[in-house]
Amino acid sequence: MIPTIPTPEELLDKGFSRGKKQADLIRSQKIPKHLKGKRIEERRVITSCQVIKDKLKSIIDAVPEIEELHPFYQDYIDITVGVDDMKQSLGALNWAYGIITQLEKEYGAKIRKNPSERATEIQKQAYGRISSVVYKIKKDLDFLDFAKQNLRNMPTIDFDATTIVIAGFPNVGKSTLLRQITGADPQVANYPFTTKGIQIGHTEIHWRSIQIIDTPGLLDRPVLEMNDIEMNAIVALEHLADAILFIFDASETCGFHLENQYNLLKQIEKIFADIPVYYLFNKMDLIEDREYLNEYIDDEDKSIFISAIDGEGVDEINKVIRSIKKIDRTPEEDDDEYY
Ligand SMILES: Nc1nc2c(ncn2[C@@H]2O[C@H](COP(=O)(O)OP(=O)(O)OP(=O)(O)O)[C@@H](O)[C@H]2O)c(=O)[nH]1
Ligand SMILES: [Mg+2]
Repeated sequence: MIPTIPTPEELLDKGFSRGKKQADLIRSQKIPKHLKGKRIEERRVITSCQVIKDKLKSIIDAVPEIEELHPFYQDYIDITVGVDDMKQSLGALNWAYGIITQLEKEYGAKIRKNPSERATEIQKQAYGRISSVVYKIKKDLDFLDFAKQNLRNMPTIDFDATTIVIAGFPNVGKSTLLRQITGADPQVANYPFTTKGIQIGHTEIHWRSIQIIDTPGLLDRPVLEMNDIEMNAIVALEHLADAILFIFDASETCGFHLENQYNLLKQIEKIFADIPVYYLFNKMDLIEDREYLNEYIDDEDKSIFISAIDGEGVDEINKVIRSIKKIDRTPEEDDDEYY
């Protein structure tokens, strides 16, 4: 999505060395003496400007218009690097492009108008101004490089597939379940917040593509207090989920009480009222008497008792997945926005 971003030094170096090469070609040509100096320096300045402009343009063109991306990607970029900063940096590159275009014209003309003896001096002025413009966008180039690194793992979403989002407290077994149902290979560990981004697994049920998304753990606190890692889970729920598999750690070995997990569930059900939720009570292999779970079971029909680690209950989950329908999220007023 973002190409390799040069430093100001690299950008100038590329422009100036190409300028020198082109100037040297003219140096070897037969040109009247009073014109030669001008021609050499004019070519040097114009080539340098063009090489720098081409590179800037290729960066600007390669980054997609953020407003045209699917809302999920817009939010993802915003959480990961910040949409405003991204726009500002691209704006700065555009600005530099414009100024260098002006300098190219201004100094090209100046070299042509003046005697050849002054050409080198004018070329030096031009290079000084080009350098200062390129150094002015240093922080923007730095930012775009940072954005490139951070967006490298941006998930590839299949917007046509039916999408199921696994959510729950940290350490309850979400990633373990993703492994069980899809064969994806997310990191699993016995500490909270192992998963920091969005993990995707794919499966097919009755020839239908199903996309299963594993999210970072959420705590039972207001959305406004959530950190960027947790927000990844919220935007996946908001934009992608056709159904939610809410995982409880029935054993509480995750380190969190069922009561807190239940509070989170209620919060999610309230925020995402249109999305069907299924309740998966995990780590049942550790439970001897499930009596005490009763107060957390709101709907017996939508509750499944599983052990993600040994695959217990996966058949029942697959049965549920088979019944899930895709939610149409196309906005009504401007349906063609996504096409
Ligand atoms: N006994 C038992 N342990 C499980 C089960 N499912 C997961 N675990 C263990 O619980 C711990 C957390 O599992 P993860 O799959 O990483 O949990 P997570 O919900 O993805 O955790 P975060 O990404 O940190 O939010 C690991 O040590 C797993 O081996 C299960 O069914 N039974
Ligand atoms: Mg995980």
